[in-house]
Parts: sequence; C-alpha cells; structure tokens
Amino acid sequence: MTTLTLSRYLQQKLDLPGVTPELCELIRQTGDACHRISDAIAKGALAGVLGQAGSENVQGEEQKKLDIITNDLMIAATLGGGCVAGLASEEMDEILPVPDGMKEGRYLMLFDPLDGSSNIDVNISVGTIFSILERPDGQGPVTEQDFLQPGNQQVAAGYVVYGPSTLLVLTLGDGADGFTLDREQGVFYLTAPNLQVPKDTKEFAINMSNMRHWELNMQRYVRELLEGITGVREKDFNMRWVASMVADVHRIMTRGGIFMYPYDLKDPSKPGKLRLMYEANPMSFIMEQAGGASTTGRQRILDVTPTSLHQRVPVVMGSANEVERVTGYHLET
Ligand code: P6P
Repeated sequence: MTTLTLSRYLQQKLDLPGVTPELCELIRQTGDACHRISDAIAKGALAGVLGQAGSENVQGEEQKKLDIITNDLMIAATLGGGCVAGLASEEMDEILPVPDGMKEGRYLMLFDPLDGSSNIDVNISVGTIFSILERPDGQGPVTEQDFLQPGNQQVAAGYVVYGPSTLLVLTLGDGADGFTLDREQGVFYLTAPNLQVPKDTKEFAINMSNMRHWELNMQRYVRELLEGITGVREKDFNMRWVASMVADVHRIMTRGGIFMYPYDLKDPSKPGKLRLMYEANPMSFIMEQAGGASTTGRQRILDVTPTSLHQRVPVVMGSANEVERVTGYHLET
C-alpha cells in the first residue's frame, strides 16, 4: 500500500484557501513533538516519567510528570519554529508569547499536551489535542485577547491518540483525515482518509457517576438510553467511558457514538469539566469536518464566544442525529 506521508499530504493541501507553507510547517513541527511524546509515554516507568510532579496546574489539578514533559516537548518543537506568535496550554496559567529575538509567525496554537493524564499511570490511552488560529492583525506582543477567538475561526485542529498505535487525526477545514505513526521512521502515514462519523449510533459515552448533578432533561435523556426498547427508544444502547476525551472521541470518529460531559450542577461556577479553547473547540472542529455535530447542549460549540483562556463548557458531540436529539431536549439551566 503506497501511503502518503504527512509531509506529502500537507504539500497537496497547499492549494486550499487558507493553507500556507507556514501552517504546514507548524503542523509538521507538532507532529514531530507528538512523535517524541509517543516515545516518552511508551517508555513509561522505564524512563521514570510516571507519577505525580508534585505541582498543580491552573485548573488546580495535580500535575503528572508527563504533563510537564509533554508540555515542554510541544513548546520546544514550535515556539522558536518561526510559525507562531504565541502558545497557550492547559498546563500553563498564561499565554507564552514568542520571546524577543525569536522569529514570530502568524499563528497561535493552543493545546492540551496530555489529555486524560490521570490514565497514564494505569496504562490507558491518552492524547494530545491542538488548535490553530491566525493571529489577529496588530502590532506588538501577542496578548491573551488575541487567543480568545470562537472555534469557527480555527484554521486547523488535530489530536494524537497514544494507544496500541499512535494515531493523528487532522483537519485543515477540508474534511478530517487519519494518520498512523511509523515509530521506527518517525513518520506519520495517511491510513484513514476522509473520516465519516455515522449519523446514528447505539453507543453513548458519559461518566454516569455524575448523574444526580445533571439537569433534569439530561437525566431523562440518559435514562431513556438505558431503558432502550423497554422505554421510548427504538433500539438498545451500549456504553463506553475511557475518561480520556481523545480516546472516547476517536472511537466515535471511527464507529459513531455520542460523547457527553454535560452541564453539571455539582459546581455551578464550572458549567462543565472540559475546556473550550484546547479541548472542546479543536475536537468540535474535527468532529464537524467528519460529518458529526458538537454542541453545549444548547448551542454549537464552534459559535461560543470565549471570555477566558481556561473557560469550561458542557460538551455533547458525535453522531449528528443523536446530538440533535439531545440538544432538542431544551435543557433548562
Ligand atoms: P472524569 C481528562 O481528565 C478529561 O479532561 C477528559 O479527557 C475526559 O473526557 C474527562 O476529563 C474525564 O472526566 O470526570 O470522568 O474523570
């Protein structure tokens, strides 16, 4: 099977509006970082990279050693690469502008360097998520406000899932394509072109332990899934929950499903657990490009106007007909 490398694929995309050599170079740099991340994760305990780092991130979450290692790898591969004006990460309180003396590029990249890191110590799949925006016109150092663009402004987005194999799923706004890493060569090969999410599904993904904290209509919707043909639904459903968004969403990208981390009354100050800028937005862009849908339960996630870098949103994404059904439940706050 003569398969296309990521580099050749990107060259072929240059004729798309909005795809520039700089954007392609940034994606190549990110792919290189994810190759190194994959190697670090694969070594696990042998590299002394497991366990707690003894610090907390801006979310107040315990940081794993690999959270910091992977964040450093993403920065090392892109900050000085001439393609970005700045970076933002789940693991960093504030944005990271390109330092003086380094070449500034036209893009902003936001990322979750190790999504699902609570799974790393028990050897369950984790991932990297990245979102790429154009820097707004303007002079001087990039500011946090420059990053606060709605998801519909993304020029590219991708995730890498570190599982039995290391897979990259990427969109440049012209569909979503899957690549597999040849670890010996350090090359991503196109292995799943033009991903299409089935419009219907029999599989849902949610953390059921939070059920009592959901809005009543969300509780009703999930109860109906559990009741299957014994209730109002026309079929029975299966459930999966990996607790790594990248792994759960990749399964849906591959065979359909609906992923929900809904509005949660446990802590009204946090309307959901997942972060808009570097989890929900990139995954929603990819999902929509593959024919899926993604809402907060009330509105399209890509149309949410950001107010802060680490803000959270409720997420309902996956097979379009099922997402539409949930959103139609007129979830009341
Ligand atoms: P819970 C990982 O910590 C994460 O941000 C997502 O990757 C995942 O979908 C979710 O949180 C899991 O949350 O509450 O089930 O542990």
